[in-house]
Amino acid sequence: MEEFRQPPLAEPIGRAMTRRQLLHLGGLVVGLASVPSLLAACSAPAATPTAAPTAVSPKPTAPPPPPKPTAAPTTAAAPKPAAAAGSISVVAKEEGKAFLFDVDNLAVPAGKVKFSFKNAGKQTHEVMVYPMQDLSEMLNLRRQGKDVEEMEYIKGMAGKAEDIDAGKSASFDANLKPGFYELACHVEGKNPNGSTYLHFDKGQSITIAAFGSGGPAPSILTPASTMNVKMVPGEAPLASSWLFYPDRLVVKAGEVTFSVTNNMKEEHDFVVYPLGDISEFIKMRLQGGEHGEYDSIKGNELIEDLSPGKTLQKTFKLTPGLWVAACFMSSKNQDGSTFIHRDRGQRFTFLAK
Ligand SMILES: [Cu+2]
Repeated sequence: MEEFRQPPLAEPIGRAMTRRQLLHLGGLVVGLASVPSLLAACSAPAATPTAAPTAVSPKPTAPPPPPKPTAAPTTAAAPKPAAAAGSISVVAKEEGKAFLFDVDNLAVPAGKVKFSFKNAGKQTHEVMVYPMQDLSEMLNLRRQGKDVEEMEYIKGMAGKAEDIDAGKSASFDANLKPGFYELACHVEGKNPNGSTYLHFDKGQSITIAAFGSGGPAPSILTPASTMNVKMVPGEAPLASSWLFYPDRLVVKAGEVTFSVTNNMKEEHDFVVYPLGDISEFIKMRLQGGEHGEYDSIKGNELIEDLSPGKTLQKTFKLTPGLWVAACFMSSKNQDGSTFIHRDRGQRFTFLAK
């Protein structure tokens, strides 16, 4: 396992951190580490304590300390180039009915990642970063207008910036283990008829990958005209999650051949559509719409009826932009309530370029 060097105590020890646990899912290691021993194992002593770029000079008149301009403190002592610290810039925006994010980077090396967030919309937005997971219970409560505390539902929160008003910016550091993460806004709003919508359902949900040992490879950013996707169950503490594991997050615009393998016990669909507002569609699905009613998702392409153990291939024509892959089949929880597979974790976004 790679070690990511950072100064001790550089990481805030928060409520979320202590709940994290290391999670293995069929070869995929989604990072949720923070049992103290794991934390210790992953926070090596500061490699270059004197080179901290944010060191504050005690003398106000002194010029800023001149660290060697080319020596980034996190890489100076690192033997592997992949250990370079990553950064992701996120801009929230609104386009028609859709609420979206512009992201400058869909995959970074696992380790410390700096997130810079700017709200270029008119609404208040937020960005939360956490391992891809089952959020169906939380999402369904919030769609009913119930005020629930996200932190009680989202496992392994890696970092967040909440309540960012229009025009404002915020930044935070997150320590990402190799795996897939969701970058989402969980703010809600009201439709004219009084019903609740979630920014999450209007498009503010983006997948990013932290590559590294046991997780996605750096080639996840290599554009190609093929994509392989495995449908896999999650493992504790994300045992209720149903996940997709794609082999890339960037494809070449044009004809792309998807090969999708269902390694789960249930039948699934694989729907691909341009990222946008699907809040009305989700409401319809939760009211018990039949399978196959995907017409209201503009521009969707579909691989249907993937039974357990099966691999199906299909070629879709994709225009440049961000796309979503998801399963929108619905099933019943044990208490009889309905959930959508997408909300259970069967979702990811990818870029066609
Ligand atoms: Cu499904």
